[in-house]
Amino acid sequence: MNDWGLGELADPLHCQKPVDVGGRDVSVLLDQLKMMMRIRLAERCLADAKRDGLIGGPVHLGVGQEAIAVGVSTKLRKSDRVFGGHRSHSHVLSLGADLHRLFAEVLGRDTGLSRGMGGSMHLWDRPNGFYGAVPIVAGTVPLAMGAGLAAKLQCTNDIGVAYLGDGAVEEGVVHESLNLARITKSPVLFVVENNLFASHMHISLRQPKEATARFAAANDMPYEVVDGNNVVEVNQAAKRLIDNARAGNGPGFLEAVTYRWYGHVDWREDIDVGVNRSLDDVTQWRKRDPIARLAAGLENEGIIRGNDVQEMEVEIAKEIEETWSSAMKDPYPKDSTLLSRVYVSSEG
Ligand SMILES: Cc1ncc(C[n+]2csc(CCOP(=O)(O)OP(=O)(O)O)c2C)c(N)n1
Ligand SMILES: [Mg+2]
Repeated sequence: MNDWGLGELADPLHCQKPVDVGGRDVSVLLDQLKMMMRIRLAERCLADAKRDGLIGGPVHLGVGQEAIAVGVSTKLRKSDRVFGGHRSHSHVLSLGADLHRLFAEVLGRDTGLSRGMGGSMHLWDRPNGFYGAVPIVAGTVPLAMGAGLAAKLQCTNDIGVAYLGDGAVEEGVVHESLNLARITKSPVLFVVENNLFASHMHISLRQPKEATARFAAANDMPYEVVDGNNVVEVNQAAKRLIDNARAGNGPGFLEAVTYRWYGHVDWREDIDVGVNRSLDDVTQWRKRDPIARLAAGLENEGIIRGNDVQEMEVEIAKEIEETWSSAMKDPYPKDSTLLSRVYVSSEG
C-alpha cells in the first residue's frame, strides 16, 4: 500500500548514480544532453544579467530541473498544446523556441516571444506548441485541460500539457481540472515538477504527505512518480502516459521529483532559502545534477569521452554569449503599441 511519501526520491543522498542509457537511441540522448546544457547555460546567463542589473523584471530560474521539460518534450509534437507558469524557460526552450526571442522577452524588447510585453513569466511560442505561461500559480492548468478537451472534440490526436509545481497543486482549480479531465477522458498530461518547495516553504509544512500523485489516484487517473533528475526515467514515464492519452484513454499525471539550485526568484542561492532549506542541502542536491548524471551514463557506455562535454559546453556558451549580446541591441516596443497588444488581434 502506498504511504504517499517520496522516500529516496526526495533524499539528495540517493539517486546520484549515472543515468542508465543502455539500449536507448544515442542521437536522442545526445540531443537531450545538449538541450539540458543549453537551458542550463541560458539560465546562468540570465542569473548573471539579473545580478548585474540588466534585467528589469523578476526571473524565476529552474537550474537543476532541466531533465523534466527535456524528457517530456522529446515525446511531444508541434501540434500539442503546452502551458507553463512562472518558471518556464525550460518548457519553452525544450520545445524548440528561439533563444534570441526568449532573451529579448526577458529584456522587454519588441523582438521577444511576447513582443516585449510580458517578460520572463509571460512566454508564448505557438508555432512550437507553447500556448503560454503566466505568473498566476495554477492559472494555466484549466486552460491546458480545456485545450486537451478541444483536441479530443476536434479529433486531432493532440494533447494538452500542463506544467505545474507542487505549490500549484494546492490551488483548488487544479483539482477541478483533474476531475474534469478524467470525467471527459480528455488527453491531458499534468506534469508536476515537485521541487519540494513553494517559494520558501517546504512541502512537509504545507501537506500531510509529500507525493502529489495521490490527487491523481483520487481521480482514478494513471500516474507515475519518477526521479525528475533522470531524463531517461522522465522520458519513459512521459511516453507511457502520452501514448495512453493519444490512444483515447484520457489524462495522465507525471510527478517528477527535483530541486532548484537557486532561491525562489532571481540569482542567489543563499537567499530565500526558507524555513527548511540550507546551503548544505543545495550542495547535496548538486550531486544529483541531471546533466552530469546523463553525461556519466553516456561515458559509461562509451558514447562520449572525457573532453566531449567540455567541448560541447564551450560551443553552447559561445552561442549564448552571442545571442545575449545581440538581444541587448534590440529595440523596446513603441509606446503606441501599449494598448493594441492587450487582446489578441489581427496583429496576432
Ligand atoms: C494565485 C497565486 N498565488 C500566489 C502567488 C505567489 N507565488 C508565486 S510562485 C509561488 C510558489 C509556487 O510554488 P510551486 O508551484 O511549487 O512552483 P516553484 O516555484 O517551486 O517552481 C507563489 C506562492 C501567485 N503568483 N499566484
Ligand atoms: Mg515547488
